[in-house]
Amino acid sequence: MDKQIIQFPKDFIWGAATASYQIEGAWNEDEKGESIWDRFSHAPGNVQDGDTGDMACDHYHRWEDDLKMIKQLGLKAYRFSTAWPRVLPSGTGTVSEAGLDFYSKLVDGLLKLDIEPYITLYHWDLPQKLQDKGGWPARDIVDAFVEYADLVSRVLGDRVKNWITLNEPWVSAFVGYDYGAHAPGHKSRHEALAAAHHLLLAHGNAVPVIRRNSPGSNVGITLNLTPQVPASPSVADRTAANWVDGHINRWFLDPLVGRGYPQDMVNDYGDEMAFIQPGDLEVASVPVDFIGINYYHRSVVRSEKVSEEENTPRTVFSGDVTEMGWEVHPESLYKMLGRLYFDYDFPVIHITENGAAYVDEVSADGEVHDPKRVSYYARHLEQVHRAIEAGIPVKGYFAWSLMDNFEWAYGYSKRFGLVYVDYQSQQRIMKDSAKWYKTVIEKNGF
Ligand code: IFM
Repeated sequence: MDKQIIQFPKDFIWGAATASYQIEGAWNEDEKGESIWDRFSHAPGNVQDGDTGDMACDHYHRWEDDLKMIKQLGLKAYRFSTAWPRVLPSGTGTVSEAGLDFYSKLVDGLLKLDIEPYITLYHWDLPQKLQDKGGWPARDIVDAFVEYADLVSRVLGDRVKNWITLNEPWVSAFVGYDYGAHAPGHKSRHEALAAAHHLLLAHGNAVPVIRRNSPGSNVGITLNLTPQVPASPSVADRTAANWVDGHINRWFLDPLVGRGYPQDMVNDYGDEMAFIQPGDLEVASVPVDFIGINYYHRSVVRSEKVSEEENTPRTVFSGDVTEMGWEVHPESLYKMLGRLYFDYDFPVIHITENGAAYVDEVSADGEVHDPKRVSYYARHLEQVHRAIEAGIPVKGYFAWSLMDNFEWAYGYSKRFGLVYVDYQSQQRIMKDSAKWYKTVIEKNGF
């Protein structure tokens, strides 16, 4: 007889997540406007192998079959994002009824199958028209985001009761505007800091609007949080680890809970930060119903800089790493969950993403055997359970990702899915990890 060692609370939310640009395709259909990711991926040299999200998983056309797959997996909740330029092709103003209708049907389809929709309003596909006006570094973006959040929550708010304003604002701001590896591909720390501020302000302004349009809903934000560990006990490495923690984690966590921007980082960045206006930080710290954490790995930090140009300490990954080169370190998830509750006092925590990329192949038996991914999930879920036992209010877990998809600058070279996607035929195959996850959901443990 199987020995069940891990049992989750009765109402635990089991889900999986995706994002619009990564799965939808149909990049220019039915009035959809161009996004910064359309523009960025169409320019040679930005994405591995010249891949684009033009077709991706063709979810825009195959959503009904994908819903059946979600049901077959036994998911209780599904996290997806709405594409801003699909519903507001120019970012503001004229609405695309076709775009809204797509999401409305998706939501109805989920509810019919008894699956709770979790909507992320912004998962990086900014309308290009808004980037042309300055993008996130320009303050006008805040009103534009509120207009978009108002529209989507007015149309879907009667049926959708869980909202995430932004996915990983650190990535939007710094990877997009400072490191240049994501759309729009800029390299300016000042722009990144302004972008980060306007993202937080947009979030803060949108929360009450969503609550008004969707009474009784839960509204939160998702951050990518990465524990930073010094590579040695030296003062230099410890200082560097603290810097990266400030850069990635505290720069968003602190203002969200009303502590303002961390002073050590303000001093270090040395930016005049004139984009902060009186009252902004109060708005950004509007209480949320939950915090979403996307957790993949920890980072071990060395004091030397990546390069003179990239003014960031070097992080190194070693030991057991995934195809992304990221270290598998489940205990760090436990540590971060504790910090979110005991230090930052968030009332509810959802793990809105966790998962791993590995090389997957369809075997001769027609199946995809991915034991490393099963092990990754099991080891992280053990830590989630440990956190719950310690009294930390973790209420939901969303595997990243429902299916293989467009992994941003890596194109289709990295597979994170529970479900394998053959991009030529668009055939979906449940990997062993999907079958395993299904039994975890059925048993509410493993
Ligand atoms: O694919 C991404 C996702 O869009 C945001 N979080 C991290 C994932 C893996 O890199």
